[in-house]
Amino acid sequence: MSNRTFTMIKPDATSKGYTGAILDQIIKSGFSIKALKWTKLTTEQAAEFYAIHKERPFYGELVEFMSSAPIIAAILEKDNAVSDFRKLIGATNPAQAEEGTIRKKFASSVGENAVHGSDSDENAIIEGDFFFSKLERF
Ligand code: 3AN
Repeated sequence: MSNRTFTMIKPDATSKGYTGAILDQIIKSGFSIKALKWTKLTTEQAAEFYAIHKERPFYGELVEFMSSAPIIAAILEKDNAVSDFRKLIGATNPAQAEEGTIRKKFASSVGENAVHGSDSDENAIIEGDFFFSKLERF
């Protein structure tokens, strides 16, 4: 079982000034940061990152939103990182997210839902590799 996952703090959350509070909750929940970057995706990069959702009706909206403002990208380490992080962030739709989860506290809608968390060990590796070289991981 992998002990790493990948996250992004999305444009809605960085724009509203939630970056520090979200990183604090992630660290206090036992995740350690292995790589961290403040960056802004081009529409082409966002389209490539979310290519898996190409056929879904919200793809265009998602690509536009994810390239609309800066994001934080990070690789996180913890036992059972992927599943524990999905629990920490809560359901995709913040209205259905459990009390205390990051999406319940900081997200406003299913589209603008504050954070991304990898859904499998395999995708955590692919997504981490999308943003970080070997020299950027500690
Ligand atoms: P999750 O991020 O919880 O794994 P996915 O993989 O179903 O959720 O969706 C990927 C991203 O697509 C979500 N984080 C969200 O930003 C966006 N998204 C999902 N469903 C919708 C929707 N119905 N309308 C707009 N955007 C959506």
